[in-house]
Amino acid sequence: AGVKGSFSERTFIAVKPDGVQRGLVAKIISRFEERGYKLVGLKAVVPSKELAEEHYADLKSKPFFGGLVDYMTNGKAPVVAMVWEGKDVIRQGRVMIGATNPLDAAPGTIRGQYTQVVGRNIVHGSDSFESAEKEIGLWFGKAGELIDWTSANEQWIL
Ligand code: FUP
Repeated sequence: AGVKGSFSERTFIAVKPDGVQRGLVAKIISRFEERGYKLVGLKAVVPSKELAEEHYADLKSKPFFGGLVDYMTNGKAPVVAMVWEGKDVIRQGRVMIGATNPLDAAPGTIRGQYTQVVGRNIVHGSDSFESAEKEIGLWFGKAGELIDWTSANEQWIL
């Protein structure tokens, strides 16, 4: 306690439709599992336009907004929506994912290993505590969709 990153927290991570099409779901899940983070929510969903627009509300004025919403919602593949829990997982998730523009993403990050263009960067991760709260509520709003459980690994990892 009192040390930066020492608090358990939750973040929203999603494999976007291009990541699902490319068969990268398991690899992305593995990175979070192997790091010792805990999966507390998971579902495949084709989001409504309203959901995608709310999720990306901060980008509404951007020229790519319409294309981004279409890419997320057109149903050519689902989004695999997840909530992961653990120490500093919001910030660590962003580091593991890598820079928004794959050409700036470090090798070994998810985007740095698998992607080339910003509009097809296969994965999303909340960028702050506030956005994590908002996004978890949006994608997992129904009661019972998130599961509290104790991982037997915790005694070795934490
Ligand atoms: P990130 O949080 O890393 O996903 O980045 P942003 O919230 O800034 O962007 C969200 C998504 O918008 C990106 F994943 C892809 C898309 N985008 C573009 O298509 N073009 C851009 O120039 C920036 C973002």
